[in-house]
Amino acid sequence: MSEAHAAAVAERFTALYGAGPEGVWAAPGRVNLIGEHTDYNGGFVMPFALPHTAVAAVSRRTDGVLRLHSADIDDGEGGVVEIAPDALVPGSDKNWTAYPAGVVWALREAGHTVPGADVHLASTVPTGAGLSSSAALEVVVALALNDLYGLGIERGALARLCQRAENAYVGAPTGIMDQTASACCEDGHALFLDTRDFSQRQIPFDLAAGGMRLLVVDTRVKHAHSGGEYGKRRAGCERGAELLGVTALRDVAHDALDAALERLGDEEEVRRLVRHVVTEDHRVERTVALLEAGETRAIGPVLTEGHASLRDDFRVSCPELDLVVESALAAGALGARMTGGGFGGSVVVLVESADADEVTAAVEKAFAAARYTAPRVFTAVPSPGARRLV
Ligand code: GAF
Repeated sequence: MSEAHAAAVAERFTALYGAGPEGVWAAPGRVNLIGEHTDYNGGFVMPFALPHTAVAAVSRRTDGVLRLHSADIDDGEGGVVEIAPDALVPGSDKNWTAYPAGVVWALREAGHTVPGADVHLASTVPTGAGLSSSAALEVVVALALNDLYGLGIERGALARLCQRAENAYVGAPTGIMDQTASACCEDGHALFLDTRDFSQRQIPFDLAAGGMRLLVVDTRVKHAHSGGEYGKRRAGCERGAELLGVTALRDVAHDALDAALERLGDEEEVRRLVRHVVTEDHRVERTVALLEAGETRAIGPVLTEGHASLRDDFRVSCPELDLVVESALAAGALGARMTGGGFGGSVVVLVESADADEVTAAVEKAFAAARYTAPRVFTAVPSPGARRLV
């Protein structure tokens, strides 16, 4: 995020609202290295922040009104959306404005005084790519309001308020990973997060120094979590926990998995969901142990195992995601898996730096042969979490 970009966002704010903003903030999108669909099961995740950010120029208002504008939405009018205090009703807004509006609603619901705000947003996080563009929007607005109104909310709690905005206001039943990643990640690190007690550990993650790279391949297949499939998986996991008599699937130990699956009898779908979640939590722990032992290359097969589990057991992959994984591995990648909620979005591919171009070319060639839209490929560099720029 360059200073020039922050200045441009502030300038646009001034043109829209007639006076300069009180500040400019940024919050990143994320990729998840490993730990998928574990965050609403009390389990482990391991995301890191991307250099792509949502940037917000913000000023306070005293009349309760929220005025919102996005540089990225072409609404044909380029207009500012004005939301009166009594119009903040959960489920009432089906547009992008539901994310920032939901944050104001969640802050007020939690008892914080947020009299109003003028907001201009500009984001470089690709939308619908499984890279948490919506969490970045929520977190950047929450951080700005937290700072401007002196609310004193710490980062983890701020992330949980953003999750509440997404669950209760927007209506997407997502977990806590994305907002925590955006709010809490640190430059050069992946975040090992326990989603049960919210404890965190920053794990140094410098692939370049070891001669490797993590490619992100955006399949350009758009996904959405307010649709039914994500919610169905979540409900299935909750049913599994109930049948097994545990609070959450996190409580099923990896070495007790076979016995648990047996107890589920002929509940075939639930058995698959349970197997994914329990083995995925174990894969996160294995990944952390390997990284801490300096055995970074050895995480490749763990990532690939994770993809197979998401494809075959959790069933959230799609042909385009599978093709990226298969073609990247065939071209010599160390490991690959879909990242994020699935049903489209992106894949992370661990490669030797020297092989990055060849692997990228192989994926592009496979997509062209399948007549899929050309994917977008970039190297993911662990970047800072949300912060004030100006
Ligand atoms: C989406 C959700 F927002 C996260 O909470 C998480 O469940 C993820 O899908 C799957 O791991 O990104």
